[in-house]
Amino acid sequence: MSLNSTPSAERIHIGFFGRRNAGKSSVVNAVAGQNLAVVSQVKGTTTDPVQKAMELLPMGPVVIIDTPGIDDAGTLGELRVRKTRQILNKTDVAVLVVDGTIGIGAAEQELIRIFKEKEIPYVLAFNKEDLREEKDGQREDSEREEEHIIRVSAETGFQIAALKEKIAHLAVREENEQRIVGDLLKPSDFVVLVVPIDKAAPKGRLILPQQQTIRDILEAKAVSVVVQENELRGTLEQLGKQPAMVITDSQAFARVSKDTPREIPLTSFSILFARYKGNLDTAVQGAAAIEQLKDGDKVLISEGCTHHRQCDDIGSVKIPRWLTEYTGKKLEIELTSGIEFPEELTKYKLIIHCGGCMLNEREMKYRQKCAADQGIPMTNYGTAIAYMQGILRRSVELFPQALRQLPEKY
Ligand SMILES: Nc1nc2c(ncn2[C@@H]2O[C@H](COP(=O)(O)OP(=O)(O)OP(=O)(O)O)[C@@H](O)[C@H]2O)c(=O)[nH]1
Ligand SMILES: [Mg+2]
Repeated sequence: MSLNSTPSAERIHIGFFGRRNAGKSSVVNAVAGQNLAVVSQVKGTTTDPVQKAMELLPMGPVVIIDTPGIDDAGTLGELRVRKTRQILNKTDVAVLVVDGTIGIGAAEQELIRIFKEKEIPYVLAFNKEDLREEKDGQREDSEREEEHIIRVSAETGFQIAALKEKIAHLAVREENEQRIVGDLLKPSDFVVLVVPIDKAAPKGRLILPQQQTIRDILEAKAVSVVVQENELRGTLEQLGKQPAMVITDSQAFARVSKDTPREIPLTSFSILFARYKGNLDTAVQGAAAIEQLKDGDKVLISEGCTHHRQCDDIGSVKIPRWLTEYTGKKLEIELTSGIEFPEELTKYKLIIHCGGCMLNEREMKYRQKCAADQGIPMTNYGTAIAYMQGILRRSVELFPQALRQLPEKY
């Protein structure tokens, strides 16, 4: 990802679904105006989802996702169908590509059912209109143009612009009114950010939540002072004025808490982001469930990315170790990463998820809903770490509603 581009998680995700050979990849290429996906007359050409971030007018920053056909039979087919279902969990707008010369069948009906169930806005693109016109000009009554339907041809480009307009129309979503931190600040306030530069930190840049927080502080016309943890104490002494708050990387919590005088509010990037994404209260409640863990309990640790060394290390090594130390129990810990997230969660007593900076809002909401529906407490890395280090109360003091989720004795 380049420094200038919109983070993938904040882009509108447009998924193209349908039967094999309907022309999904062809429509994707026509909409994108470039050859993203392989097209051929062989059924089942697309075997894995193909995903690309791009600027696409009139939408703006989007992620386009081509998927394998869903009418597959057999084991390989099942695997493809599963991948397609996973894509559905992060799709903001769905385009169902129908072979217009064939029409709607069971596969399409099943997809429409899923779109409705998942409340994904969708449009049906009846493709191969060029062939239909050749065959007959008559339209059957049941296939009249409806709100959800548009006739296109990937081959000739017919109505592709109109399809894009329709997608853009469906993609309009409520602006997230929630700020990361700006609503807690006044102009000229100082905020001290603690960003450790250890071997897990990416080379030459800050990670996304740090960049976004700094941006939000700028928008509030406040001042960010960014330091590593060793510089915190000295900086606070020299600042000449009390900062409005200290925001730290979760991993440096313990040290930062010691070095930050009690009267200065202290919180972490992960807590701010849990609030930003609307799930701080649940995360605090979930963290408190650590207290209830018993020998033999299963805990699911799940992260949204597969390539982020910083996350890897926290999820696979540090949190399991801290959990064992804190609870003194023999726990069974399972780790999933990337797009993998088990649908069946009832065997777990607790789910600890990463901050989800690589997952879009829809995907995160889907996972939270899975957990909530099955009654499984779910928290995130930063909140769990703060809890186990005994400073969660202090970290959420700025947020009274979240504070109330903590047990009295904690
Ligand atoms: N005449 C005509 N042919 C099309 C059109 N769109 C796609 N095709 C042809 O239909 C065949 C299948 O197209 P693909 O885009 O590979 O279809 P797909 O849905 O991605 O297929 P799978 O990846 O196998 O599921 C190819 O031979 C395309 O050239 C169209 O609008 N008109
Ligand atoms: Mg394809």
